[in-house]
Amino acid sequence: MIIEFYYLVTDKKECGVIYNEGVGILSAIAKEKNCQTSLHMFDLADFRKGFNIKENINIHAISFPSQQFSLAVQLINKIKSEDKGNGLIVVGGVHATVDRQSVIALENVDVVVSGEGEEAMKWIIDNYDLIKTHPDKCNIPNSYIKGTPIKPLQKADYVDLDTLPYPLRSIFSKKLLKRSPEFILSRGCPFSCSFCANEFYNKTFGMKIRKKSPEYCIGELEDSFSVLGIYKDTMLTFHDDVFLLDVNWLQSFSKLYKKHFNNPFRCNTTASYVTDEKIKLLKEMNCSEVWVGIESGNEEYRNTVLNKKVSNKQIVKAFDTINRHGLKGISFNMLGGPGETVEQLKDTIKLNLESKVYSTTTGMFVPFPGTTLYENELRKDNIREFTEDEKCEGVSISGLKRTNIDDKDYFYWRQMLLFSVENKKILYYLALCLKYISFPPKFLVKLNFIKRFNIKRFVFDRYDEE
Ligand code: B12
Ligand code: SF4
Repeated sequence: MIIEFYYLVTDKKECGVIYNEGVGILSAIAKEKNCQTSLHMFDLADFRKGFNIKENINIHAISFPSQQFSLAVQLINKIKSEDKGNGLIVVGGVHATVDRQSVIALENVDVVVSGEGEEAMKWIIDNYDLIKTHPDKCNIPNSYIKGTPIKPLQKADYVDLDTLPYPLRSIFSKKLLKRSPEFILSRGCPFSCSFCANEFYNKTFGMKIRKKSPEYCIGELEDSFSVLGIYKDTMLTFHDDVFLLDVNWLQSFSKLYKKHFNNPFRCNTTASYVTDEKIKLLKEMNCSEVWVGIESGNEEYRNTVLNKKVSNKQIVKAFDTINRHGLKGISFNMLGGPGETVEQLKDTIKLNLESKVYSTTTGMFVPFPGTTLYENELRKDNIREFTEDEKCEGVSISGLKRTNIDDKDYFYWRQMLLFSVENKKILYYLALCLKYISFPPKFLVKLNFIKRFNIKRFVFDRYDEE
């Protein structure tokens, strides 16, 4: 059987997506079942250039985040019209989970899998003919098969991560993944922030944190080192939502990691899970960066609107602990959320400074289906439709139609946050001046070198309105 995986991203060069754990694991499962698999990572540029659908594919396995929904619809329709062999079109992944109705509604989709896909994938491979001939006799939990009644999603038996094959890293770009290897050693998050897909997952399938055992993790790391040829000093990324959840796991993992590896790495955590003991363990493992979600520096906004139950005190303490052990503490911030005021935004800069973060990364708020904030803003008809090009630019404006802060000012605030944290005072004051003075003559906007760089967005974008 031949399975073609498709993963859709905004812009392959810019978005940083090299690896996707879900696709990696499902490909490994398919390989165990003697299927032939390959992966097509698609972005907007591929669609604009044009591409062909491979022939003789049995299963077209498609995965994408919500922002890529419209590209996915085009892909699905193209497959349907060009695939003479009539392979099954199976859609899974985060969007097919948090907004499954939108995928079920697509005429050309044969199967929609919501939630974890390992068991479903095995079932689909084993019952390929039955799905095609007698869909009414098929029953896969949390999946929809065209022509059968839609059943509500239910709490699922979570898969035991140690029983899974190692993700098939060889189907991704080996060159890129070797330079920046990525891993996810656990699933689940105990928080339910109102902007995050975990809120939907916890509510729908039940909250359960699962970690791969330390032995499994070491095996997976060794496997990827040999498949990709990763160097001993290459920085690794652990994408787990909260890497520091469990001190016992960390102790055992750290013991084994130190025996086998010395690669520096970065990992994520929430501030409330940072302790002296855990950061000490990270330090001994040669960890170099710990990324912590601040989101908003205004405690009340963070706790109520964003439902991120972490206090300012915990955040300052977490960064202090990270700094004391000589690691780099990097903050995640989110601007442009519902009702955010300039004062609250200034609190974000203040808290980053007070926390003495090493650096920051700042994203604009984009409401994703299935979350409380999405539902709230949808009711208020306050969700902005981005163009495909805006999505590729990484979205520098809020995902809301109406905000208290002007769209263009957000760009300055993001720069000011970065410059102030990194102590680039001159750039900070320059950004501040440019925010209020519009001195550059309009004809300059038309010069090519200005169009090409950030200068355009930074200084001249105000002219776009005219
Ligand atoms: C790691 C990660 C990243 C990495 C890697 C991205 C990647 N594509 O893998 C990086 C840092 C690059 C990244 C970037 C972004 N991310 Co991200 N990321 C995650 C994170 C933390 C883990 C994803 C993961 O690997 N999970 C584990 C695997 C096993 O689960 P899975 O992928 O869902 O796959 C399972 C099932 O979905 C299913 N399945 C998946 N595909 C298929 C296909 C078929 C055919 C079938 C049958 C089943 C199936 O089976 C799999 C195994 O069980 C999630 C949060 C989370 N905890 O899930 C956010 C998350 C996916 N990211 C999110 C977002 C918004 C982004 C960005 C847009 C952020 C930004 N503004 O730039 C970008 C762009 C991403 C892109 N275009 O793909 C959102 C997506 C929300 C949504 N509704 O779409 C999430 C859910 C976080 C959130 N805020 O809620 N991300
Ligand atoms: S702590 Fe992070 S991963 Fe967990 S629900 Fe909140 S934003 Fe999502």
